[in-house]
Amino acid sequence: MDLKTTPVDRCWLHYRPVEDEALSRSYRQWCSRIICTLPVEEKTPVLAELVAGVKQLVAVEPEVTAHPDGRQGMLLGLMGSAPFIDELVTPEETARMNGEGFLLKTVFQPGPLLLLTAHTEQGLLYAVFTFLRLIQTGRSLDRLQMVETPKNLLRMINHWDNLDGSVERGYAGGSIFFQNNELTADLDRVREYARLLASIGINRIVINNVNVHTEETKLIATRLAMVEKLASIFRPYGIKLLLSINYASPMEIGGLPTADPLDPQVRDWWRQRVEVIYGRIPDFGGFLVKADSEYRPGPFTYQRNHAEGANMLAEALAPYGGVVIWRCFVYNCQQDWRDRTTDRARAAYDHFQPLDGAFASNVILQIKNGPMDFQVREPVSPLFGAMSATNQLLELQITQEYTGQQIDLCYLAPQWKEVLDFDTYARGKGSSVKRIVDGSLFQRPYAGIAGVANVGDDPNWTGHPLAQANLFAFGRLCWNPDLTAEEITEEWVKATFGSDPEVSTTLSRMLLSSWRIYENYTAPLGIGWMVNPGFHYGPNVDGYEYSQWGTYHRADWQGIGVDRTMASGTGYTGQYFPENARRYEDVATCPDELILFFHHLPYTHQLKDGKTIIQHIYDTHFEGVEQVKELIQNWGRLKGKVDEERFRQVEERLNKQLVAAEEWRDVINTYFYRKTGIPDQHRRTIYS
Ligand code: GCW
Repeated sequence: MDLKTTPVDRCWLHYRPVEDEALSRSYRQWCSRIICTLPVEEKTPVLAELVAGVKQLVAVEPEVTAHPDGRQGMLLGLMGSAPFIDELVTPEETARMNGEGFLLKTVFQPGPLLLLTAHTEQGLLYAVFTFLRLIQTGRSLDRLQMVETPKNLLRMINHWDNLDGSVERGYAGGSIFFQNNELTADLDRVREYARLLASIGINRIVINNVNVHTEETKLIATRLAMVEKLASIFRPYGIKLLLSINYASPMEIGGLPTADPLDPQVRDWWRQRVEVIYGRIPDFGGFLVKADSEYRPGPFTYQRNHAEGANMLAEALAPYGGVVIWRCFVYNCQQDWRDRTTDRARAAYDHFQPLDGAFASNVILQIKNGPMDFQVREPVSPLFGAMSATNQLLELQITQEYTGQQIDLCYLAPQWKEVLDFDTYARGKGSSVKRIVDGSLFQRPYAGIAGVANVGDDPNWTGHPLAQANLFAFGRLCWNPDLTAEEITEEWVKATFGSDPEVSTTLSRMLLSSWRIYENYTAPLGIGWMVNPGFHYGPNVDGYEYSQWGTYHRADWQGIGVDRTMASGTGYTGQYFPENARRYEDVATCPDELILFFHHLPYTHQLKDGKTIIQHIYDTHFEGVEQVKELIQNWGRLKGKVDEERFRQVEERLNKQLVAAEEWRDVINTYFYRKTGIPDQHRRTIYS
């Protein structure tokens, strides 16, 4: 598709004119004058963003001046840039703002002014985007008093983009960065992307796939110019670039006979590479590493452990303030399904927990939210909180690999909230995942959240227009994990679709219910998988059952589920702190939505609502399909209230979702009816 002829969707930065006349008038009064202390030659987009946003939202061309004169207006500038700014800020406010934070407040002395200030330009940019969002969501500006600082230091997007332009697990077209082993022609689009990300507070981006193939291996060497160019686009938006690296680089592009992390030549080689990179990109963020995982090279080849492997890179990066982000997605992917003792869920903890304290201070372990792989429902990884002397970063998957591939509507904010709020009990009650990954629980120097990108070069970025909400919610939760899913959803809907209350209520309800709906018609009760191998869309109950990947449901004619208890199973429950270990170990206290993840149970086992497992499977699968029909009806009511193009795109996807949901329902129900011979109590159609 030629992007030059297809306008790119501006997502939540649409800045639709404020419809409410009274509100618009009041906004105009504040926005017609901007007193700005930023030097004009400054490259920062701060002022330009503010002016452009205000112009579109309230149809006013603000007059920009350098000094206040008592008239109403906005005051925009860094702390310390002018006495008339500093005077308006209390010492307490100054202290509460960190380098990325900002202050937004309304003052009436010496005149009516709306102050936007921060310690850094990056903070000021966040102030501007937040201010514009307040207008988009119809908030009054007359009594603002907001000090905001991001809760997480690293707020990071991981792209799984390859240089040939393909995107691993991408469902929205090709890469927005690369095409035919070069940068894409449309770098304006990359700038648009940087704006979108900055507006939700993202400050790090990994531009290439963690599976680093031949061409991508060269990004740290002969292809560094591409990285340099992209870094220059992201830089004004406060976003630092990182690269996924190939652990075998010293051999593949360095001509060395080994990549052993303890080999002096290898260490030197990396040191030199890093020096070259920082010579060209002084604010380079560091490396992301997938090592010894799914056939990727790593320190195991040399009988070295992951700490030795990571620390070697950390040492090279440390002088420049760079970090190594080391993924914990390490497991045996050549398992034998006959073997019931090996449990993939145990792998990350078993590999990494014993290394607590052994990692350099600029190494951060990146841990997927669950112990398996981004399923619709998984318990939280027991590794969170289990390494008090190690930096930990949470990895979420924004791209919907196992959650409908941006064909099905599946809004993940409610799932992510459950992960972030999950209490690990690492330091007693209140040791939530969000307090581990923001570094506060163990006072770690580095921490944060990473999300696998869901964007591509489709004009609407995400394939499914409503999947934009997942990217937005990800950024907002990185900024502040205490926001509720409802608050974030409302912001996104209003910023994207305007303030019509019917649109807002209907769409919020659709989004907030969609994850459960998806769960209803797919794999039941936490067991996961049951998808078509390889591409992972659509039902295939035994697709992975006799494979090497360690992803089994163990269904026979009597029961289903994996026994992961300490008493009789793989012992996985023992990786949790005692409160959770006990809860999961006992069928009576294990939450139903995860019951088959932890226990192998007969189909006649009664769940907490009194239903048997088999009846639950039938009911949820029939219900899931009916719920998709309701989604279609609800969306239909918004015809004429949202723009035609988007309306049609969503409608089309919802219709495809219905076909998929019906397929899931019938395949799952038939599979279990055939296994058990137990009929549905309500005698609905199950194909035998
Ligand atoms: O979920 C699996 C995906 C792979 C991915 C891997 C990972 C990038 O199916 O495509 O590889 O996880 O996270 O490394």
